[in-house]
Amino acid sequence: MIETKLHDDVLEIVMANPPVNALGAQVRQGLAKALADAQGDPAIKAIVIRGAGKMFSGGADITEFGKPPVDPWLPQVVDAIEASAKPVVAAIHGMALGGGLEVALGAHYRIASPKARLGLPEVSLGILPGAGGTQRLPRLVGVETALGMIVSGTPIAASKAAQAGLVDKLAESDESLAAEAIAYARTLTAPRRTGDRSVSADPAVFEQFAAQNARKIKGLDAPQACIAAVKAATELPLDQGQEKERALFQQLVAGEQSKALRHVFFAERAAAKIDGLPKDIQLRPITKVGVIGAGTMGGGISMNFLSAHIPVTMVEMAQDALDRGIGVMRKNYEATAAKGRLTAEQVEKAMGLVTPTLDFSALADCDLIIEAVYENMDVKKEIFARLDGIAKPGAMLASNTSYLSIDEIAAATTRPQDVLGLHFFSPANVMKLVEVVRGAKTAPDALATGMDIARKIGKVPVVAGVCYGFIGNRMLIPRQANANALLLEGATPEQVDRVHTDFGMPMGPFQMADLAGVDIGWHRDPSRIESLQDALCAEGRWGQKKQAGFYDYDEKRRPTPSPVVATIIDDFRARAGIVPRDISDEEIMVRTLYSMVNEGAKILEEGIAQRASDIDVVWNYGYGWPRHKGGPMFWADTVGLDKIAQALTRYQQALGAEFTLSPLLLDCAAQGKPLDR
Ligand code: 3H9
Repeated sequence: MIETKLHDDVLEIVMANPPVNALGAQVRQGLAKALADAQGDPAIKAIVIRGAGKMFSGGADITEFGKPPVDPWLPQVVDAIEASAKPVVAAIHGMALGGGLEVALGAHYRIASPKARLGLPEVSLGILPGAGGTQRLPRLVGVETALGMIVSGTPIAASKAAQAGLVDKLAESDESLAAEAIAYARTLTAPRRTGDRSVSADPAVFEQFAAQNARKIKGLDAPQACIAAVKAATELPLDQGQEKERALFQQLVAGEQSKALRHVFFAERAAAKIDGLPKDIQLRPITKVGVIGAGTMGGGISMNFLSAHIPVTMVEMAQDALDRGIGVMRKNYEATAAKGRLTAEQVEKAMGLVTPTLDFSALADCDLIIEAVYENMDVKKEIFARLDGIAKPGAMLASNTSYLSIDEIAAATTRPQDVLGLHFFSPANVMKLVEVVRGAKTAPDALATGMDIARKIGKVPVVAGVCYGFIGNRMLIPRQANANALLLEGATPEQVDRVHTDFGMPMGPFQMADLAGVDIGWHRDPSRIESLQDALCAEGRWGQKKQAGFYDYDEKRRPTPSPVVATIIDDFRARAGIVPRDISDEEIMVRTLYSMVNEGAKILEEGIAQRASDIDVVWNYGYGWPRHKGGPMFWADTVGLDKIAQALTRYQQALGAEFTLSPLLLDCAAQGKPLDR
């Protein structure tokens, strides 16, 4: 875990704990021992600390949180580094994150390779830098920069770190870093301790910072604690500031938010793994992609590949639809460039990689072809049958369907082993989630390649099995059905949505319906009114695009409750003979959110999702589930599965004749086990 090497009078201490040099107990023990030994060795004049492999260090070992502490703690190790009587240089390459950067902050000098990135991302795990980071960073770079780095958690580049005073020297390259660090250490005659410095700031700075970031940090414990800890650095000597930091850290790490955020961290990484597949499976090469359909989805999907420098052949039925699609893509890229996030050259480079065509046979040389036309099984089958005759052997054939059976689509070809679902979420160039749908006959290497290519274009892929709506949309079905029923029984769209936004969702079911379009799936016959949606559509209330849906919208798309909708609901109730009653927020919670958890449990017991945490990842990335509440399945465990099962039983009648409790949910509730297969 720790290797030491003497270079004449300079001791090199190398942290070697692949893959990220996490600072687990053995690394801490090894570091502490190497440092202590060096103090007593008169031959050693200076010390260099660096990381083996691809980075300096990814920080404290997150898997140790919540377990009994093992000595020495990281803060003690960092203090020991700072206390060294011999100058200590941190030599940083790759990443220095969290506890990793805190180790470097304990060192007296820092040299970094140009590609290195330095940051304190603890806030995204619901904690704060607990090994002196909140006390030493402001002492080095000032309060403003430190607050920015610690509260956002975003790492900065080595050059920026050098400008800020966090890094003393930039090395030529990763390769020369170690030698340059040793030479640098040799020139140093005395320690230079960050803890000896002081930092001051007007107390108003902290309030201003909190006010400026109010929207981002609302309801979150960690950012508030980070601000309080940095403030302590301006008021207290190092040791007392660290005491305050430690107390805040302990409080956060034991809290529900941090548990949820740590769950999300590991859930994302677990989702990348496909159960039962050999790790060394040979992936299919994907160097050229075909996309069928230049609509909103087809365009967004194509942009992901173009941005990743993968050429796309885009096929449409009619020239005007093709031109429109290409135009929208260009407009989207130019909007990003206008915000300074792309250069004009990058826009041209991306657009230069797309080949628009009306000729289906142009897909013949594509390694992956994604169909993104409207949801109609007959149309999709026809397309896949045609593709079967055109695509080269081994090409992957994917459908972007949101609901339909991949098995039925695959059966339209003679090569079902090459067919899978790649379900992107709208807007597809922005949303991170992709459900990679494994059909009954999808070949393992096709599935693995689907996961891999999704990651390469910057997405978070999750494996799903075939069922109506896969993971995410299937769970929306009971939520929306109950939300609709609640309106008829007496709730308002505002009340139902507020329960969801108070919970932390970016929007509620009716705001979401307005955004997606109330007219999705509408039969288009204004005289046939069988549901509230039919009644709204008949009045032209198709959602945000018409500035009227469940809400009224102004020209900036800001919603207000609609008296027209209230009347439509009243009329509908009167015709159906429903007498409205008061609906409690609790009932809304049970019938929308708990019923979703129940559906999630069914998805799990049917094997549609590989693991409960995959469902959480789908909801985090596809629907904006608040990360500090983990995801629906994690949240259900924190609420208590018995409580959820009891509440659903209590409302069984209202939930409708088709509602059934998941046997897995009942079983886990009875046994007091978390939800998992
Ligand atoms: C901290 O430092 C607290 C201190 O302030 C105070 C303490 C008192 N621990 O992401 P990858 C695993 S809090 C344990 O795929 P990449 C990860 O689970 C920490 N394990 O690699 C995965 O395992 P598996 C602050 C960790 O190259 C494997 O390593 N630091 C840790 O795409 C590969 O990970 C952070 O928040 C860890 N710290 O990205 C940084 N880090 O193979 C968290 C990773 O079994 N880490 N693993 O699935 C990251 O952001 C990324 O891992 C990193 C590398 C950018 C470093």
